[in-house]
Amino acid sequence: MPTRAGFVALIGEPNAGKSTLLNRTVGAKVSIVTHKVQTTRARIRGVAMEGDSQLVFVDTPGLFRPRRRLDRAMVAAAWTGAADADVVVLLIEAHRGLTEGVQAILDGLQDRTDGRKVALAINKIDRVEAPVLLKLTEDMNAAFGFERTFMISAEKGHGVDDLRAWLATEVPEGPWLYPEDQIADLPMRMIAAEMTREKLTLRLHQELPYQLTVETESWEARKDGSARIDQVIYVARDGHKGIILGKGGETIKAVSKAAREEITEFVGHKVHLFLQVKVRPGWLDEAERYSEMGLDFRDGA
Ligand SMILES: Nc1nc2c(ncn2[C@@H]2O[C@H](COP(=O)(O)OP(=O)(O)OP(=O)(O)O)[C@@H](O)[C@H]2O)c(=O)[nH]1
Ligand SMILES: [Mg+2]
Repeated sequence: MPTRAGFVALIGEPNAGKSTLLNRTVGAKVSIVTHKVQTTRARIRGVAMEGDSQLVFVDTPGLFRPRRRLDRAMVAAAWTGAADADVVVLLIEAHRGLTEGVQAILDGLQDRTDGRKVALAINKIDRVEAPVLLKLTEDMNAAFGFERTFMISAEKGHGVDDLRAWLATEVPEGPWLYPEDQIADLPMRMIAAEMTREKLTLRLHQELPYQLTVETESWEARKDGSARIDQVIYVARDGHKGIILGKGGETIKAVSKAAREEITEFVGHKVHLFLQVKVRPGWLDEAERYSEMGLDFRDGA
């Protein structure tokens, strides 16, 4: 059997479950997940083996109507992910159906996937009854020429094997792109920064998660096999710093502990994590912050 390998872009509205699906297919938490919209900010690659095929899944930021520079760069990154892929999988939420946002993505897909195969994955099927799914499948396929439709629950795992098996036959013949045991293509320092951002997003309310970014400044291996990791949390306003620190430093302590535990599990050795909050009013318009996130600054212009 010849080997196969290719890129599979996961696209959809914010919160559709793209990152959950990536983690499920790869079998490890590579991309952060929260119940809030616009969690993922850049393209994140996870690698999965399916028989003789290597599937490189590309998790993308959600597609929505952008307002800020950062939003525009995120949406551009998502469309680039779709344009560069061998196969595109559009995820939608079963209980929300064919929303305005989904319709806008379908309109965009017509122009941007020329000839490329696009599959539909109706996610979160655990939240609806069967008749709803049949109707939605009909409506979606009337609206766009999908190659296949899959009904899945990324969280519970239903239908994910079928999707993987199909993708394995769709990616082109060719040598594998990554070593067989590699699961992610993202620098460790970035994965670690994302883990901290996830913990912040889970604990902070309203707009604050959208007004901060996390960067790993240094990563120092120690003789005893542990690592010292220093990260900076950039916020735009003075007031935000206080909220992140919390009363008596409570919030930052909790974030630091949760992030440290997750990073430790991922790297498999002891980690000392040091977080610092810096106020930087203009960070949302700084080129360097975008490159640290893996985004193209010009895309946001
Ligand atoms: N009930 C249910 N919830 C799910 C399922 N898949 C994902 N979720 C939840 O949906 C929420 C969003 O999941 P994410 O994977 O972060 O969604 P996303 O599409 O990556 O979102 P963005 O990065 O913001 O674009 C999380 O709370 C998940 O736990 C599913 O199959 N069933
Ligand atoms: Mg995501």
